[in-house]
Amino acid sequence: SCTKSDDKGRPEEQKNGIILGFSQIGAESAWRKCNTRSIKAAAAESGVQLLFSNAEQKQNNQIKAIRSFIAYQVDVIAFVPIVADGWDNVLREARDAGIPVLITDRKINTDDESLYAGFIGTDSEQEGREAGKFLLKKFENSGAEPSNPVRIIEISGTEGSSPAKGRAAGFREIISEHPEYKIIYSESGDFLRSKGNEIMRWILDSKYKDFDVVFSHNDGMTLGILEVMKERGMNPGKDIVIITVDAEQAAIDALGRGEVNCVIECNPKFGPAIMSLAKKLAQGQKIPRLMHVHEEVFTEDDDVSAIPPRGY
Ligand code: GZL
Repeated sequence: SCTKSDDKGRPEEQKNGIILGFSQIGAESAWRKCNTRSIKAAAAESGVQLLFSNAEQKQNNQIKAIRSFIAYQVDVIAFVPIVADGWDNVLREARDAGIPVLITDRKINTDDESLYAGFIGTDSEQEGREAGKFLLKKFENSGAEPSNPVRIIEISGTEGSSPAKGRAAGFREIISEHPEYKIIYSESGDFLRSKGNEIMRWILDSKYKDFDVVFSHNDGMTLGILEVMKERGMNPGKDIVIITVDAEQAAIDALGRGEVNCVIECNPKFGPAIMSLAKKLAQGQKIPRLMHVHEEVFTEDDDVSAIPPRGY
């Protein structure tokens, strides 16, 4: 026999806990996998029934997942927008269905503030600024001139994603006042280790092969970059300054080995915060429009042994 149902036509036993529909972008990096673990563990611990969808890096799959959450009449929808544009229509459908939306980790571009209740995640522009600030300090007495600049390679994240745009913008905000720093080549590695490796392999055989710094938008790509540099007998962290973002354990270990010089934390562990915000939204409460999670910067001057295990 079918169970009694509540006013939304859902089985009785689901009446108390809220139902959260979550669209995750995929499993492209150790950071992403940790973010997913944090969300699933927090849902279990807080009695939130989680409908979890993995979009396998495709925005269309996210849009389909959000539509299925609307059809299921979840209490709240949360998602990581893989890219910043193209969300207005589906978020309008969620709003018109009376389902509040929480945006997490990455940001969207929209003119319509009514399309989501709030954002919680990382401050990509600040991460980029931290990379620039480290670089200025590292080379302050190097004697670099505009005619003999510090030559920078940038390996950026997923095209059109807010972390790639934010890290690039924050980095340029800091170095643009210093013409003795020059980005000689920039290409997107899509946050993938394999693409970071492939791009660096190409660069080392190209006219850009002489450079002083690599600014890589995530540790996954950095690991691919280190691999090919070491294959070529190079000394990353010594001959070439390496700056990377995420602070996964493998990057902290590389910092300890002197193979990278600066690791900027991007914190994936905000599952608990997502759950408490979802509960507030389900009760019709307001939440802050913008919440940035706490992030550190680790450099070659730190005592790496004092850095607690990263868990990703
Ligand atoms: C940043 C996050 C990025 C990470 C990458 O907030 O969206 O996506 O830096 C991940 O490792 O793939």
